[in-house]
Amino acid sequence: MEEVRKEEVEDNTDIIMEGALIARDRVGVQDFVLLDSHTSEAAFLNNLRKRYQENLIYTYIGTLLVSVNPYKELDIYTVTQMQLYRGVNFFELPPHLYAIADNAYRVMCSEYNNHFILISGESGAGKTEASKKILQYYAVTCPTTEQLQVVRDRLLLSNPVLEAFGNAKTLRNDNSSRFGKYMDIQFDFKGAPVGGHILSYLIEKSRVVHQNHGERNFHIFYQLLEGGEKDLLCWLGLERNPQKYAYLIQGRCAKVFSINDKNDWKIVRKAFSIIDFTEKDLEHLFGIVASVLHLGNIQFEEDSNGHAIIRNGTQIKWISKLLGVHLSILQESLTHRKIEARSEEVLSPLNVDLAFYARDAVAKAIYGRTFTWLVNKINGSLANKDSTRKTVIGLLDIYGFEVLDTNSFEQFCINYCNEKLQQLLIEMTLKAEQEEYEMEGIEDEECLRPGEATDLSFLEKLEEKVGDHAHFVTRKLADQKTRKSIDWVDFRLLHYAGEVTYCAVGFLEKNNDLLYRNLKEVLCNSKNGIIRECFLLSELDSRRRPETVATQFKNSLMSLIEILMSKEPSYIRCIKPNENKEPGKFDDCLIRHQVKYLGLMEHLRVRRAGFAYRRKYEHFLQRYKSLCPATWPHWHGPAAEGVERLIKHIGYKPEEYKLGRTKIFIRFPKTLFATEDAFEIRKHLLVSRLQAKYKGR
Ligand code: AD9
Ligand code: MG
Repeated sequence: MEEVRKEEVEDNTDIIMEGALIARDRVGVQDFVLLDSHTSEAAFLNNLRKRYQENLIYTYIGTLLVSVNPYKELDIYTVTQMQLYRGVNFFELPPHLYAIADNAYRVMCSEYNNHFILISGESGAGKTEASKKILQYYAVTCPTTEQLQVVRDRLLLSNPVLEAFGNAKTLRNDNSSRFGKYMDIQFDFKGAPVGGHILSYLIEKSRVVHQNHGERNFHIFYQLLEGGEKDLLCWLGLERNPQKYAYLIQGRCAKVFSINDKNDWKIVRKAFSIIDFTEKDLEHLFGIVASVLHLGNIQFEEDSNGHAIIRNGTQIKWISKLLGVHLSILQESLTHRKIEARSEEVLSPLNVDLAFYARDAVAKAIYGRTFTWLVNKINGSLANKDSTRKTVIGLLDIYGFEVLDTNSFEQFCINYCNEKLQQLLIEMTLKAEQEEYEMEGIEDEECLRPGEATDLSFLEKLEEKVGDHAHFVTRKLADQKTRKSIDWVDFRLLHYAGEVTYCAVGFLEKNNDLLYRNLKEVLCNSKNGIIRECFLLSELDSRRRPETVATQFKNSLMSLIEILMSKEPSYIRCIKPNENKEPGKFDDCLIRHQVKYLGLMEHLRVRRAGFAYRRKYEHFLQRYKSLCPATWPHWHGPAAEGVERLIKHIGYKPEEYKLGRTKIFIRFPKTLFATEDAFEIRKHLLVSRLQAKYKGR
């Protein structure tokens, strides 16, 4: 009997072994570090492709997660899946966002320090979806109390509100973030989420008044028209049909197949009530949204003196009502400009072009500032007022790198921001690597060879080149000399993600973001509570020149980087698989380009140059203790010693590993791979043996 069982077990071993190898061949490896030691870009892509075709969209490079947008719903985000990843060691389950989220959370709880998760990738690569899924993960898996459920709901529901006002359909993404977002989730000492804070970065205001072909304005406009209750629309003076509004139809695609505006409106309405918006707030808020639409429909014509006059008084009446501003003063401010001449103020009439400019400037200003108000309001409702110490996990989800047919100031800012974050990532990954070796007492000359940095240093050089943007606005291309018109100033930047040609027309104007003083005055005196909060009288008194948009943006990015530098990082690199938002389509060329510019090969090489793997002694021992009689089933001595016994038993060679203070460092992936295989086989053997034992009973 005993004999037969042993044979059965051995047969199983072969099958298991073969199965494991076939599976690996089919689905690739779950960590690029486990590929052959001289991984080529082709092998890298091959692994990514194999996995993508099996719906395995996540792969690690050590602790960094690479994600490829599946463009279809996968059943890997269920509550069951979330529970599975909870408290489980990083490499013990298939790669997942949840593993990254859980790891950050566990380290935060045990070491009581702050973390951030940087999610990067180009437009449409899946950053926003990833950040939402991580937030959901925390909402479901972290401990909570009845009291704290409100915070949890508010954290979750801040998303639909901000997306309604800050996202739009673009050619690259039907739900493209048009602002940068950094969200801190605050946890108390028990690890329960108790509050949050959002920082937003430069919303793309120009979209309010202009959209490229195939693109839309911000979602909220269409949601309001499609879903808004009849009474509400009537009160706002709006018609349901978006075709009636000049600001909504420039991209000629008010209706989008993948977007259900009516349904989204319901979600947003519900979110508002949970995030503590009063009816008055909403009245003012929708009043502003409607005013923007009315502004867009204002037309000007020329009077006999060549001055602009408003053609039809209907819209301006609605605006006057909704913003609570004096009709005649509003009318005057849209057609005149106040000029200060030696302590005297003179009203100078505008021509038609300037009147349109002023109109658009008001629409952009009120929308942009209302967005900031919205973020502040949400922050108020997420704020945790008790003063006990908290730790945070920050989620950074910004607008992705984008290259359009014509790239303007907005693309410049977006791409600059991506460039900065890329640089930060490189600095932090290299630095982190070095520091860890030092801390662990492994100052091995091979850990980080200077030569390795050269692969990455070109990125730093690019960053130097981008530098202060003012330098680039005046920079002209060599072939520009051949151009006739001086209006047409193109300049080209070699970004980390590729070369982008920017058209500088409108750059200065957008950068100065000028709103005529008399329009500001009108808004400062508005009876609409939000507008009044957004346009303070003190702004009028200030003699200081306001900072330019680019300067403000640059400064806010610098402080963001400071915030990030003070925290422990985790990285998620999102890849867009094709240009058509199509499920299952793996466009080799497009993906190769992203692998290149995201620096994934360099990242892998850096990992390889040092030690591919490092693991705390306790974790290593816990996982592999069954491979050595001295440590199985229990080891009572210090974990480091147990690991030493264990690796001696399984035959690690001295050049394959190093022992640090708290961790074992394994140089070659194949070493760990072999150990992992041995572990799998051993596990199955144990399971088969157990099964046989029970069958025999
Ligand atoms: V942008 O820089 O804001 O323009 P993101 O944020 O990188 O961009 P987003 O997360 O919005 O892209 O993803 C784009 C679309 O891809 C989503 O609307 C989904 O339809 C699709 N997507 C992304 N990730 C997933 C996923 N994990 N599962 C299913 C996904 N679909
Ligand atoms: Mg996004």
